[in-house]
Amino acid sequence: MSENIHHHIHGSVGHLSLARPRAINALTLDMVEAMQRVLLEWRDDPAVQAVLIDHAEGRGFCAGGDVAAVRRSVLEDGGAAGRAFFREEYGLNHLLFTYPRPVVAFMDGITMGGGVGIAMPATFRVATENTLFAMPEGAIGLFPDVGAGWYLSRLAGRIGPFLALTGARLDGAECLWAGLATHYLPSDALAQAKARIIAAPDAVATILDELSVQPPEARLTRNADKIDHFFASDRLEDILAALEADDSKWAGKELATLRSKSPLTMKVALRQIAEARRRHELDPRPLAGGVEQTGRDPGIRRDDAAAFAEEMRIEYRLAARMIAEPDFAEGVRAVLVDKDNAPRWNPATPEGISEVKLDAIFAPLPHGDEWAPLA
Ligand code: QUE
Repeated sequence: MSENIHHHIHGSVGHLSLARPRAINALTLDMVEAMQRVLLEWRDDPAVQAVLIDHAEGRGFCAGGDVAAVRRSVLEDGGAAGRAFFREEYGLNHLLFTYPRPVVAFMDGITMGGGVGIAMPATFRVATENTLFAMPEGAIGLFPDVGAGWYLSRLAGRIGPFLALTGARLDGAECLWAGLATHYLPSDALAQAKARIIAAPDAVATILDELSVQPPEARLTRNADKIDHFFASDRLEDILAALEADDSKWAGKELATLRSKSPLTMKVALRQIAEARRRHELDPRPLAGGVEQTGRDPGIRRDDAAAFAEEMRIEYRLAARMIAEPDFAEGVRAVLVDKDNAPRWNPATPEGISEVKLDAIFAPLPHGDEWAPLA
C-alpha cells in the first residue's frame, strides 16, 4: 500500500488523505493504485456509507499527476510506463464518477490537473478561501484530461474553452459560481464538517449546507461576457484574431497568455471540448448553471457512466498520442525539470498544425490498446 495515501474508516465513513506534500500531492502510479484498491474494498463493504477525500498537510489538495515520471518514461522506454499511469489514473476517475456512495472532496488549496480529476466526480465538492483551481496542461504540452472534456464542456457559455486554453486559476468563490464546487466553506470549518459527517453520514448535504458561508464576489462574473465574446469560436485562429483585433488591456493579457501555451495542446483541447459538447447536446444535463447555483447534482450522473467511459476512452487516445509529441517532453522540461519557463513549442504556431495531424491524434488505438473502465 502506498505510504503517500492515508486511509481510515471512522465509524461508517471512509477517509482517504493524499500525503505526498513535497510534490503538492501530485499523483503517482502507486498512489492511484492504492486509491483504487481502497475504494473498491469500501464499495463492497456495506458498512461504509460515505467517503471523504482530502489532503493530509500542506498548501495543496493535489497539483496534478507525476508528469516528470511520464516524461522519463517517454524518453527511456517509449512511454509504456507513462501510458500505464494514465490508464490507471483514468480508471480511478471513472471509479469515483460511478461510485455508489456519496463522496466528498475537500479542495482546500491547489487543485489542478490530476487533482481536478479526483475532485470533480465527487458528489460534494467543497471549495474554501484557499482553493486554487486550474487545468494548466497548455503549459506542459499535454491537454486537459482526467475527464476535463466532460466537465469543461458542461460549464456555462465559453468558460470551459477559456479555462482549457489559458490555464486560468479560479478561486473558491469562482469555483462555486461556475458549478465546479457545490459548497463554499471557510477552511476553519472543515474539521467540524468532517467530524459531523463521520457522526451522521446520511446527513452530508445538510451538514455542508449548514456550514456554508456566502463567498466573496466571483471575479469571473465580471469577465464572463468578455470570455463568451472572445472565446466564442472552436477555431484557435479565430480566438487569437479576435483578441489581436481588440486593444483592451484584458484582451492583450489573454493574448499574451495564449501565445505562451502549446499551440498543439490548444487545438486538441478545443476539438476535445467541442466534440464532448456535441455528444451530450443530444441529452444535455448541465453540471452548472453559471449564474444559478445548481448545487449538488444528486445521483452524481451515474446513469451517464457509459458516456463518461466514452470520454475517458477518447482522452486516453489523446494522452497516448500527446505524450509522444515533442511539446510534452519540452513543456515538462521547461516547467518542472529545468524550470526556465521558456518552452520552445513545435509547431510554434497554430498554422503549423493540420487537420490531418489532429485526426491522427484523435484516431482510435489498435484494439487491445484502448482504455476501458476497471473490471
Ligand atoms: C502545468 C501542468 C502541471 C504542472 C505545472 C503546469 C501538471 C503537474 C504539475 C506538478 C506539480 C508539482 C509536482 C508534480 C507535478 O505541475 O500537470 O510532480 O510535484 O502534474 O504548469 O499541467
